[in-house]
Order: sequence, then C-alpha cells, then structure tokens
Amino acid sequence: MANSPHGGVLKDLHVRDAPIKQQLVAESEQLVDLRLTERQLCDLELILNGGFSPLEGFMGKEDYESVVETLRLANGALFPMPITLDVSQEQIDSLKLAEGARVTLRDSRDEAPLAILTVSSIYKPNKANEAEKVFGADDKAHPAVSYLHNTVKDFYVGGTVQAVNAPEHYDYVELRYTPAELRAYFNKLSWSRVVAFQTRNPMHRAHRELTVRAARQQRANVLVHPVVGLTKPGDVDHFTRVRVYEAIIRTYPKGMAALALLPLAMRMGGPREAVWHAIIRKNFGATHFIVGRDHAGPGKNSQGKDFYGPYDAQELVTQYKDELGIEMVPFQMMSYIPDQDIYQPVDEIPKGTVTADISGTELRRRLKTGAAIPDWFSYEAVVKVLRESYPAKSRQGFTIILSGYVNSGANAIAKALESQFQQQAGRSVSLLLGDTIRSELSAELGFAPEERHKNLQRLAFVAAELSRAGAAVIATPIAPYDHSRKAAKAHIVQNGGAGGGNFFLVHVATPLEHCEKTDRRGVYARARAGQIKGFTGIDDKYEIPEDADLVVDLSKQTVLTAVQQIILMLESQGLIGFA
Ligand code: PPS
Repeated sequence: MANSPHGGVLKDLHVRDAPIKQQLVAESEQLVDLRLTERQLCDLELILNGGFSPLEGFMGKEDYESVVETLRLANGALFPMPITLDVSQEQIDSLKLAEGARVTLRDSRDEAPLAILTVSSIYKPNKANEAEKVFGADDKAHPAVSYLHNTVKDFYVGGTVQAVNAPEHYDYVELRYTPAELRAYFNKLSWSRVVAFQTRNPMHRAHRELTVRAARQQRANVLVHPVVGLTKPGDVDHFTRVRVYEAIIRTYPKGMAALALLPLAMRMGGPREAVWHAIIRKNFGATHFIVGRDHAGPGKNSQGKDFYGPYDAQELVTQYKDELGIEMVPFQMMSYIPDQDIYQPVDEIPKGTVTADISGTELRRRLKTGAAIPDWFSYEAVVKVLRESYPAKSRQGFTIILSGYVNSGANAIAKALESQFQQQAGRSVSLLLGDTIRSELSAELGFAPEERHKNLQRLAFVAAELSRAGAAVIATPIAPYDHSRKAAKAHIVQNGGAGGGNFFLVHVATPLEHCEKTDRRGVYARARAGQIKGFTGIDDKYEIPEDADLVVDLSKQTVLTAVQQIILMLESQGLIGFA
C-alpha cells in the first residue's frame, strides 16, 4: 500500500511514547524548559510525527558534521539537511544544559510541553562551512544563510526526544495529516501509487495540468502537499494559499487527488532540499515525487546569478535514486499553447509553436490594477481568492498624513477630504485629527521630543490597522520631526496592507507667519508670552519634510485646490477613480 518510510520504520514518536505519556507529562513539568522558535517548532513537529524518519531527535555533533559533509547521518543513512536545535551561551548557562540533561521543549505560542530532550552533545557549528556545504555559498542573499548568520544562535544541542504532545494548530485542522494519518488515508482508498506535489506558491492551471499529467504518466493518484510552515520571506501567506488549494483540488478528475498540509520550515536549499523533500514525502507514504524546474530555489545570489542551476535538484535526486525509494517524476516548465488550448512541458513543444505565459510579476501587476486574469492561466475560484487577499489598488486602504504648523489649515483640508471620500463611497473613512489622537490615545503625553515621537507612532499604529482593513485614513498631527515621520511611514508601509501599505505625506507648508497671523484661538500669543513651552515654530523646531509626496500651502491656495491636488495624487496611484 503506502510506500515504506525512509529507513524502513516510521519513527512516530507519539505512538512509541504513548505508553509512558503520563509519566513524561509529569516529568516535563519538573524540568527546565526551552521555548522553541518558529523554525524549531516546525522541525520538532516533523521529528515527533515521523515526517523526518529516521531521525528521533535533533542532530548531535557527529550526525551534523556527517550530514553537512556527506548528506548522510553518521550511520550512513541518506539525510541531506541538518536538523539542529540552536541555543545561546546564556541559555546553556541558565538552563544548565550539559550531556545527559533532560529539558522540556515547549511551544512558545501557548507554553504547552511538546517533548523532552535528552542532551547528547552541545557543540559550536562552523556556520560559514554549513552555508558553503549545505546551501552552496556563504552568501547572505540566500534566505537560509541569512537566517543562519542573523537568527540561529551560536550553539547546537543534539539529543533524542520523547513525545509529550503534538503542537496544536487552529487553522485548517482538517487538512493537517501526520504521516500515519496520511498512510491510513491512502490505505483506506487503496491508493498504492501516489505522486506527491510540493509547493509554496498559489497553484494555477499549469500546476494542475502538470500534476494530472504526472498522475496519468505514472498511473498514480495525486497528493497536493503544500508547505504551510515557513517558506521564503515575501511568499503569499499560507491562509490565502490553502484557500487556493481548496479551490483547485475541486478541478481534478473525481477521486484523483487529495490535499494535505505539511508544517515544514523550508530552507530554500535547492538540490539538497529536493532530496530532503523526497524523503519527507516517502515518510508520508507517497511513491512518486515531482521535481520541477528550480525546485526550492532561493532566487539570485549577491552577484545577481541564480544560486542553483534550474535542473540541479533533479540531478541530485537522480544521483540518490537507488536508496531514496521514492521515484522522482521530473518536469520541465509548463507552457500554454493557445492554438490547442493545452499546457505542455517546454521540452515537448515543437520549435516555432506560439506559447503564452503570465509571469509572477505580471500576475501581481494584474492583481494590483484589477486587470483581467484569463481562464487559460487560472481558475475563476482561484483568482477570486487571490483578489480577496490582494485587493486591487482601487479597493486598498491608504493613509494620508498632513503635517504642518499649528493652524496651518491641515484640519480644514482633512475635513474637506473626508467629505470627498464619503461622497465616493466604497471605503470607510477615518479622520484622525491631531487633537483627537492627543485626547483619545495620548492624554498622558506632553510635547517633549520623545513624547511627540510616541504620539505619532501610536497614530501610525492605528492608521496601519485601519488602512489594512481597507479604510481611507486622514491624519493631522504636527509631526515636526523627520525621524518620527519616517518611523511612522515605515510602520504603515509594512503593516498597512497585504502587498505593502499605501502611505502619503502631505506637507501643509503654510508659513509660520501666516499660521500665527490667522490664529484666532490665541495659542501662538500664549506661546510667545511663554505660557506654552516648547511650542512648534516658536521655541521648538519643525523639520521641513524633504520626502513629502505633496506640498500644499494655504497662504497661496484654497482648501479646495489643496484637496484637488491630493485627489489627483491618489488617482495617479490608482487608489481612487473619478465618479
Ligand atoms: S505633535 O508634535 O505631532 O505631537 O503635536 P500634535 O499631537 O499634533 O498636537 C498639536 C496640538 O497640541 C497643541 N499644543 C502644542 N503644539 C505644539 N507644541 C506645543 N508645545 C503644544 N502644546 C499644546 C497645539 O495647539 C495643537 O492643538 P490643535 O487644537 O490641534 O491646534
């Protein structure tokens, strides 16, 4: 039925340790504990459920060195990726980590005890060598190498683990299968030949055609087995991707394909990663594994060249073919042939045939502009999911900060803009006037530089949350300091929307004399009289923005012309249209 696991035995540590679970749970409460990072958590989940068979823990020094140098564990078994538990010197000291010590490994999200580690060795890895040997270059343009140097701590702790609990998941629980569960599923359906498809991207018609072709070629069923642990920074989030997979799985011939999620932390290690992926899929019961073009490729190195050749991964898998025990199904890129309305691997397309493709960049452009995405490229249901997560510009939120002196007219412009946006409909509008933020969010803050900074960052936090939910946010702090404005912008760009938040700084450059002359509330008079200390423009600075997206000045123009300029700026970015 299902393929036999790597090394012959599925190392399902939950099953192995079930008879002594109560004892382990009790002991776990008494031991020192290590809270796992996201990457460590993914690794541990697959060690515990047998996805990484034949591993029974994190690699000790001997296994680590052997894997780095030879792609094999010390006992000779093929395993191309180091699976290590990194700790700092402080952790070693404070937890008294030493050979023979027992430590509880906890889920840092909910503190749940997951496993007990018995330490067999603590060693300092040569990170540069690990980068060179495992990833091909000690180049921080590689995400795993950057992670190795910037995030991974200085020491590795090796040792076997005993299972206490599997990490809890709260999303897509029904699609998460352990190797044992997937094997049982295959057996139940009498699937004896299963071709697994690895992916970290949304799937479109080309992927569906490729997998169906692989299935027919091999007379096998298809397991769509996407990674939902950690993938390449910047990838489409897994929540969106799983909705895509759920949509695409319905397009397969009835009974051909199944979808299961893999909580793997990818390393983007190209060829070595492909061998590792094959082993993992074998452990999950698959008999065949698709390796495409540039499998698990990390993109370009710091010289602008690809880290790996497009078919290096296929070559390395072929090299270990005999001992892998899972058959590789190699595939070239699929291209669409409009004349025949079919997809074909590029190596099978006769020269001169007209083909069509939509690149990732072009797809992102079409999502952004709302341009059509043709049926030959994807499925309506898939495009709908992507459009929900990546709304077109015209449906995205944005934040406008109007910065200027007190009484610059920023508030008048903001209120007029609010009316214009309300008139347009389609977006919720939030007006964050400077004094509203002061009274509602920053009542305890004064006007010292660090307090003004904090006030603006609070505003930015709220603005980013609103923008991300699709609102038009108009804010009018004085925001006199450049570094504070830049920090606010960075926060909003990073957190204000799926593909990057939309942010505009409008400098309301009404000169100080004008602001003071037209001040009917008398605040400037009070500041001049020394009754208000550290007043912007009087005895505190206003740093003129060099990076404003727009400059308006109410000593020279009316509120409405300023508003019009802002509207035109937003329209040129595709954020609003004229009704
Ligand atoms: S800042 O610099 O962005 O934190 O300023 P902001 O939050 O926009 O607050 C401006 C309002 O506070 C009144 N006020 C002062 N402004 C500048 N400097 C000092 N020292 C100061 N003290 C009080 C100022 O009159 C603004 O009030 P409104 O009612 O908005 O004009």
